[in-house]
This record gives sequence, structure tokens and C-alpha cells, in this order.
Amino acid sequence: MNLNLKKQKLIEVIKGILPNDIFLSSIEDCAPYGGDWTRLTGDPLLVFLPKTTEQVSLILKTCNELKIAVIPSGGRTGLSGGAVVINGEVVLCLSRMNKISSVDNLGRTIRVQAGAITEAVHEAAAKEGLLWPIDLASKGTCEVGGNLSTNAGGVKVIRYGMTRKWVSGLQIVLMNGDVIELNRGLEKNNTGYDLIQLLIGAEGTLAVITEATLKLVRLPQKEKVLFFSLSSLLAVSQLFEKARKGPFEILAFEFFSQRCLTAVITKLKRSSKLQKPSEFYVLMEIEMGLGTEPEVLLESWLEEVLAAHVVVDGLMSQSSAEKREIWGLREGITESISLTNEVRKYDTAVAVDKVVPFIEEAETLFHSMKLQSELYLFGHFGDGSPHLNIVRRDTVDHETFINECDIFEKELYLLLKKFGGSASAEHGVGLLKKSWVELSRTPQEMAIFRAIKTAFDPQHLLNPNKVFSLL
Ligand code: 2HG
Ligand code: ZN
Repeated sequence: MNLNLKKQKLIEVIKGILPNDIFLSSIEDCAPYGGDWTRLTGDPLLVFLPKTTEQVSLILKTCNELKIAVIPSGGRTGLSGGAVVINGEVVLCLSRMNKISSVDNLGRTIRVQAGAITEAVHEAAAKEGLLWPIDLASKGTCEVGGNLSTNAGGVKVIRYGMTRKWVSGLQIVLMNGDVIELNRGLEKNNTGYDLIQLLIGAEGTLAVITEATLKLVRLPQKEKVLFFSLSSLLAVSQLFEKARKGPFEILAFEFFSQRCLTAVITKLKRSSKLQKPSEFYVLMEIEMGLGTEPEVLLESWLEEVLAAHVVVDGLMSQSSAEKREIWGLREGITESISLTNEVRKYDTAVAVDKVVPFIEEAETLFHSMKLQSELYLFGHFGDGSPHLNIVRRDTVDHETFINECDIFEKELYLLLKKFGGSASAEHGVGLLKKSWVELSRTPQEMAIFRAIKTAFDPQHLLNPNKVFSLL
């Protein structure tokens, strides 16, 4: 069946079983749902905006029967193309399913629908002094369903771990329309395979997540944000070593290069209060100890760091406004880079003790290839998760840029393999990193991947051609 016939048939069937206001059919109305933050985009066959799990079930069952492919979607803030339409698929957008139930204080959980905005979940939990600790620059736009599907990381992984640690129940809908409750919020359940963990990070290729029971933790009490300038990556690493032994809990340890800071300052009109700029910057958020005189202990730790000349300059937040200001410099990097020019992103991971040699080799590689583009370095130093962004210069045309990036990418992947690392620390594989999956997994692993996919979705209709290929 060609795409137009498929569309007509689907509309005909759907009109008989679902209200008219849950789908969009014109090309113009559907267009905004075809892409994500990668700027890749395609035209959806149709866009569904269901309000209930029953409607999701009916939509999937119908598409399964008509053999129509479906892409689950949420806030579409993804950076790997996981929610991008590539071949006239239907988009199933969960954004209208955004209910957040009240906090269960005894179980320390909160039940939410997949379309709940991450920041709205934070706000609901904070009313009870609690936190769902998934903290991303896109938290005001991204949705819980997307966080779960990509096993999102963010800026607090060093303290709390990835999304998969903070879930104790999932409601999912299979492609055939079956609705399943997984784990029912149990903290302990050792009866066979852990299907929740299989679904988290599956990028919508196995089933559609409609609801989740999220685990909460108490809100940190006495946080401080420290901001440092440093002359080298080695110094960043030395500071991290000292921080690991500091009289506090590290909540975030983020680094970025001078080039990133300049982009934020110029493109987003922000400013840095550090008197002495340098090559690199570290934003460190800490929770001070609850014992006696934590401030005194922190002061003496800071004095030690300054006396050892590990940092060039440093300051500590004195108010919540100042905390937000410093965080704004880190969280504004992605936006300011995208305002600069075309960009290719690498979301790498290596063991924490390999971050410095890995970045140094990657930089050497980049410069030795005499690429005409610019390299922006930043990310989650404390998690072993640096981001490398390559940005086109105005003097380079689009084709040359793409060619250069493709050549660099092959070498970078080989370097990552040498370091035992990963090409997707936290953004997922989506469309953009499929070749890496084949490079880094054994044939046996790929066979298991394919068998799992087929067990959940025998006709291969759910988010097809994403994460890995079936052949
Ligand atoms: C971040 O750490 C995000 O800010 C985005 O993961 C990274 O833009 C990027 O490459
Ligand atoms: Zn990141």
C-alpha cells in the first residue's frame, strides 16, 4: 500500500473508534512533530495525541493490524534523532498525557503519565521536600517518557546515577495493543527478568511507556555552587581528585572550555564573575555536610585548593540567584552553540580516570586532520562523559563540513573503542549512532537484540530503523 492509501485507510478506521480531536492529518499540522533537536525532520503520516492509555492501546492495535509503523514521541528534545520521522511513519505523541499524581510519602514515589514535563515532576516532589533526581538542561521541555526511553543522564549523575535507578513501576502498551503493568511499584521483586530495565533505554523500539512510578529522594539541604577557572585539563582532573576527598557530597562536577563560555556570553548575553579567565572552567555543586561548622570545613578545603595552585580563580555562590546565574553558563552551552552554526555532536563515555587522556587524544586527532571546523569541549567530567561538539565555520560550506565530520567520526569511534568507551553516554543511539552499535557489540549480542525486538514487536513496526538494523 502506498503512503496516501495507508493514510486514508487509517483515518477511515480511526474515525470509527476514536474522537476526531486526538489526531492531526494535514501536512502543516503534522510537520512540527516530525523532528527533534537534531533538526532532522520528516513528514509524519498522521500524528496522534491521545489522552488515555486506552486510546494508545487502540491506536497501536489499529496500526499493527494495518501494518503501519509508529514513532513514539514526547518533548522531542532528543539529540540522536530517536523521534525523527524517516519514512512516513505515524507519530504517537504522549504530551497530552501529563498527569502527575500526589506523592506517596510512605513509599517515597510519585506516579506520573509519560507526557509529564520533567520540571513539573520536580516541582510536585519538592512540595514534599523530595526530588526525582534527573536533572537536564532541557528539563523545562523534555518529558518523563523520553527520559525513560533514553535512560537520560544529565548533570547530577555523579551523585544519583542515571534515570534507570529511579523507577519502580511502568505501564507499557505493546504494538498489538496489550497494556501491561510492570513491577507495580515494588522495591523488591526477584521473579525472573527485569522487564522495566529492558524498556528503559530501548528508545521506543519495544513498547510505548504510558505511565511510570518514579522513586524519590530527599531534597539536598545545604547546596553551594562553586565556579573555577583552570589552566589545563590536568588541573581539572586534580581539582576533581581533591573534591572527591572534600568534606562534602559532590552533586555535579561539570567542565567546559573557554570557547564554550565565550559562546554563552556572546550568544546569550550572559556574564561570568570570575576575575581571571583561563582555558577551562569547572562548575561544582556540592551538598555540605550536616555536622558542626560545615562552612569552616569548606573554607579550609578551598584554601588548600588555592594554595596548591590547582585553580586560577574561583568563587562560591552566595544566593540562589547566583547559583542559577552560574548554572546558566553551563546549561546555556548547547543553545549558544546551536546559535553559532551547524553542529555535529558526540556524546562520549570513558572510564572516569581516562577522561583526560581520551580528550587529549581526541583533540590531537582533530587538529592532526587539519579540520576547518571548531571543537567545543564540555560535559560531565565527574561521570566520564565529555561532549565534543564540532561547529562549522562560516568560511566552510555545508558539504565540506559533513565530509570532515564523517571522516573524524570514524577515527573518533576507533579511539573510543581503544579506550573501552561508548559513543552514547546519555543521549541514546537513535538514528545517528547506529553504526557505533554494530562496531561495539558482538554478533552474539546483536542476535539477542534482534530476538528481543521480535519478541515484543514481531512485525517490526515500532520506531523502525532506530538503534540498530534488523539485518
Ligand atoms: C548537556 O550536557 C546535554 O548539556 C547536551 O547533554 C549536550 O549539546 C550537547 O552536546
Ligand atoms: Zn550531557
